[in-house]
Amino acid sequence: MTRAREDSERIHRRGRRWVLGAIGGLLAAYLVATLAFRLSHPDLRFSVIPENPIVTGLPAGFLWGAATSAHQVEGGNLRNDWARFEAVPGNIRGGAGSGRAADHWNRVAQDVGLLRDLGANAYRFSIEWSRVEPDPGQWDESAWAHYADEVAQLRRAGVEPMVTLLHFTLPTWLTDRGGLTADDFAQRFAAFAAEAVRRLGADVRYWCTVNEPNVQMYQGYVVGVWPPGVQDRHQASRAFAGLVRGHALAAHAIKAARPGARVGAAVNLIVFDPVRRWWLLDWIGAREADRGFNWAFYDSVKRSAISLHIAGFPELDEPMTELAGSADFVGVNYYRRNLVRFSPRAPGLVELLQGPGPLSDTGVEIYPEGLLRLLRRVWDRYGLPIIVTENGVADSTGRLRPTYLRAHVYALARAVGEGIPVEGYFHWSLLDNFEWAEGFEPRFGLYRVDYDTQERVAGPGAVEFRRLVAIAAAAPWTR
Ligand code: IFM
Repeated sequence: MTRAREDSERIHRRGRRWVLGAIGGLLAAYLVATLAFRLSHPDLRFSVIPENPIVTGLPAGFLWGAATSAHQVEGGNLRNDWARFEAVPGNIRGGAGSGRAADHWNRVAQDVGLLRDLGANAYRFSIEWSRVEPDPGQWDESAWAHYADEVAQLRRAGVEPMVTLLHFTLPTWLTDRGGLTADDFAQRFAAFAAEAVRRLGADVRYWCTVNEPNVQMYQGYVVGVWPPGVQDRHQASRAFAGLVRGHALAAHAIKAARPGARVGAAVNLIVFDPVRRWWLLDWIGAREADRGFNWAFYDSVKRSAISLHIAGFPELDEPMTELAGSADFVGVNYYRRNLVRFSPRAPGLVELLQGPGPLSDTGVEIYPEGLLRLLRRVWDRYGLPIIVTENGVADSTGRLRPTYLRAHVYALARAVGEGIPVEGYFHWSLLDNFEWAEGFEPRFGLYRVDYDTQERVAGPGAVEFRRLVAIAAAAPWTR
């Protein structure tokens, strides 16, 4: 063998060793990364859901409630962006706008009676901004009187009100100035909050500034299926910043007037799991979805800076001192898990699928374990008390709801048993109602509403709710 040939073979061998080493290294890194993901996101399955799910001591004064929002139940809301949106053919499934909805505006006394029948001691509802401020700076006395009366009725019934200030709908005068992206959105919102606390603050302790800012931004500005119906990531970032700023200024206005008030925002949290648990790209997709959707709002509160770091969106990192101390609790709205699959052809490179559990009428997987997983993460991340401000299922027959309720209350009680301070549970919803772009078909109510007669009928979920409250009340540790 010539010297030249020997040299060339040696180089070849070294090259092969190097390539094999590199492949081995990559494989090892892949396995370590995937294993790390798996260990840090353990899957969870309850083996049994006990008949008595209150397995451990809920704190005294635990809030057992149901939730609604003004536009979804009141009826007759004509001066907000949703009323306009509903008037455009094709925007609402089935074509019918909110109209009379569940006529809650005219049936407050009856609906407070339903809360009493449930044994609830709390009710989360929203004030329709366009009713109390139909024109900029003009307060409608009769609308304020209506809400003051509602609060008084709740108090008389022994039901703690939790008032939401922004549950998606904006007055049209504000929409015409740019809505969430208007330069003065936050100041206007804070003025509304200040007026609300001035008028209702003596009887309202719990305030929820904004509902599901992450959903409002996503639906309105990313997929564009809600008002203002745009698909523009720059505007989405601006809208997010408006919501965070609005929350901070509103929280300050409330606390300045009522230092004892408890203020928070309700965020919609989703469990994102990979479809393939040994496929690193699915894990990365799930992590990105989780980071982008779940945490941006409260991370901003925690960091005292409006922060948005989602791939493909303009980044935000804007210090705001008013965010410090702007939340006394984290409001968690929990409905679902999504499985994430990396897919080079999908927009955003990921597809969202449903998991193996039973599905609701709207095709959402019922996954109660997800509530426990998320409560752990919220507590770990923010160290603030938590209130489950919404949790419910689209179930027109009402057959899924009792087990759904029991399983989610069990998840919550387990979290409490682990030392996580969960202070309340609000079921979505008290009544069937207008489910935004999905129209009236999805039914979330503990009480079924006949939209022709407006009759309310207790479903099996209402019976189970009452049973759970009674079990909790009988447990010595909750007294
Ligand atoms: O109806 C909605 C509510 O307005 C916000 N959270 C989710 C609910 C059910 O989809």
